[in-house]
Amino acid sequence: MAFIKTEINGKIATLSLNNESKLNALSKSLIEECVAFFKQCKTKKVLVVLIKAEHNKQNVWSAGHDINELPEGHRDPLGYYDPLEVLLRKVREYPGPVIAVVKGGVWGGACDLIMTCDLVYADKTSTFAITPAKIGIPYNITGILNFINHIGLNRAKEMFFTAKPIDSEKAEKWGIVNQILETNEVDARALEVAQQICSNSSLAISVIKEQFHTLTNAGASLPPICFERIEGLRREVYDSHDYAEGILSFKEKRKPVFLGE
Ligand code: YXS
Repeated sequence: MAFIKTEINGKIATLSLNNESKLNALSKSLIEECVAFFKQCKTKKVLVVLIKAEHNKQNVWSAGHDINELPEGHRDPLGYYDPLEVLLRKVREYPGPVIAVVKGGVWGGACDLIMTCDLVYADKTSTFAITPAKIGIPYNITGILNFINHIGLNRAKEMFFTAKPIDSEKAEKWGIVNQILETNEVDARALEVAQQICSNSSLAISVIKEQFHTLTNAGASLPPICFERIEGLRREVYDSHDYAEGILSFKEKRKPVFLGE
C-alpha cells in the first residue's frame, strides 16, 4: 500500500494514513486503499479498526479532501460516489467499532470522517475544523446532519460558518472526542478500549452499531421537494464564481477574493 500502513492483530486492525506530501489528504488513491483494507478486515472477522495517521512536521492528522481532486466547477464536489463519501459510508457500515486515534490538526472532510467514527481518542495538540465555507464549497446533507447529530445545531453552525479549528479542550466538551490524553498516552488508551470491546460479543456489537446508525437517521426523513431545493441551492454554489475562486486560490497559495456570487 502506497498511501496507508496497515496491520491486523487478531480481532483488532490498525489503518494509518500515510500521504505525507499532502498532509494525509484523503485522495482517491488513499481512499481506494482504505476501502480495500476494510474489505480485508471484514473477511478476517476483525471487530475493531483503529484509524491513525503517520506524523508529519506540520502535525496535521489529515488535511481533508484532496483539494486538487475537487471538480473546478459545475459538478457536485461531494456527490454520492465522491471518494470521501464512499469512505464515510465504509466506516458507518463496518460491522464493528471504528476508533479514530488523533494527534494534530483535522481539516474538512477528515473532520467528517472523525465524526463518522464510533469512538475518538485524541491528544492535546488535536484540533478540528470543517472548512467548506473557507473554500466556497456546498457541503452535503449527510455531512451537515452528521455534525448536527453529534454536537447540536449552534455548535455545528459555529464550526461551519467560522471554518475555524476547535481546540482539543472544546472538542472534548462538545463531544467531538471521547477523551483527550497526553500524546504518549493516546495509542495505549485506544488499544485498551479496543481490547475491552473484543472481550464482548462481536455479533451483539455489530447489531448494536447498526441500531445506533438507524436510530440517528430515523428522524431524518426529508420531503422530496425539500431535498430538491437543497440540491438546487448547492448547485448555485458549485456553479458560482466563489466556488471556482476558493479552489483556485488554494492552488495559487493566496487568499481567496470572494464576491458572494
Ligand atoms: O505546495 P505543496 O506541493 O508542498 O503541497 C502543500 C499543500 O498544497 C498540500 N495540502 C493539500 N493538498 C491537497 N489537499 C489538501 N486538502 C491539502 N492541504 C495541504 O500539502 C502541502 C503542505 O501544505 P502547506 O504548505 O499548506 O502546509 P502548512 O503547514 O502551511 O498548512 C497546513 C494546513 C493544513 C493549515 C494547510 O495545508 C491547509 O489549510 N490545508 C487545507 C485544509 C482544508 O481546508 N481542508 C479541506 C479540504 S476540502 C474538504 O475536505 C471538504 C470538501 S470541505 O471543504 O467541504 O470541508
